[in-house]
Amino acid sequence: MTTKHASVREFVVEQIELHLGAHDRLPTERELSDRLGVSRLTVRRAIQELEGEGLVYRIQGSGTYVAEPRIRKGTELTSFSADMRARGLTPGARLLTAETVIAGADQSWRLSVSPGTELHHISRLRLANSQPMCLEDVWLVAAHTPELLSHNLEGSLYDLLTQKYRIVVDRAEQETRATVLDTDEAALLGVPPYSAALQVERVTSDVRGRPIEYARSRYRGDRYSSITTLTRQT
Ligand code: 16G
Repeated sequence: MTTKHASVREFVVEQIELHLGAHDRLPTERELSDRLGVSRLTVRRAIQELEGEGLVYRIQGSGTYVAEPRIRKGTELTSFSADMRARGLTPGARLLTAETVIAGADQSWRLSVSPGTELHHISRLRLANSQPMCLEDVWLVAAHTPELLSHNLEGSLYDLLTQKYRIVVDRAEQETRATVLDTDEAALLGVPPYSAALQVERVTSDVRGRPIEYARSRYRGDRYSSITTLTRQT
């Protein structure tokens, strides 16, 4: 990376952090090159890089705009509601399905119950400031959470588990992979069909070590990233 390239990048990132909001327009390539005394090619390369990192997006013939900040998910065991609140956003949920089902082979294996065990299946569109963020399917062992489906399921599930069932989530095994949204999922999330998404599958256990939920969340690929802290073994 050349110093000129770095200076453009630094300037634009500073503008985004200090002066611009989501969807505000960046100065044009010409304005940036005049102001910073670098070639337009250097400006273009720096902007392309920021676009690749998801900080900005371009609209052909219109300009470059500040992207919505990504929600970075780390390694703490948190709920969707807590994640959103930590970012100053109001969490929400639209209930799509609430039903009691019989565990199939995969779900029973994940939840360490016998096939045929009753599970509650809750499917929700999760919202942040009323905007769709993720599609979430959760299966819980019905015997641990009797009458769960009669409660309001459009608030925090983890709060409900603690308040009504004294279940405190403690640890989770989680697997993240890239996926593509089908047309129905994309429509619910308000993105074009077959958009990329981040799929996180989680089996969460409570403080007693019982697997409580198997959850599958599909996050909009343009709004999420996953961060992991790695430490060297000594
Ligand atoms: C998160 C969890 C999900 C949990 C939900 C509860 C991931 C990948 N998934 O979305 O397993 O059911 O939070 O959130 O983090 P709530 O308490 O806001 O309903």
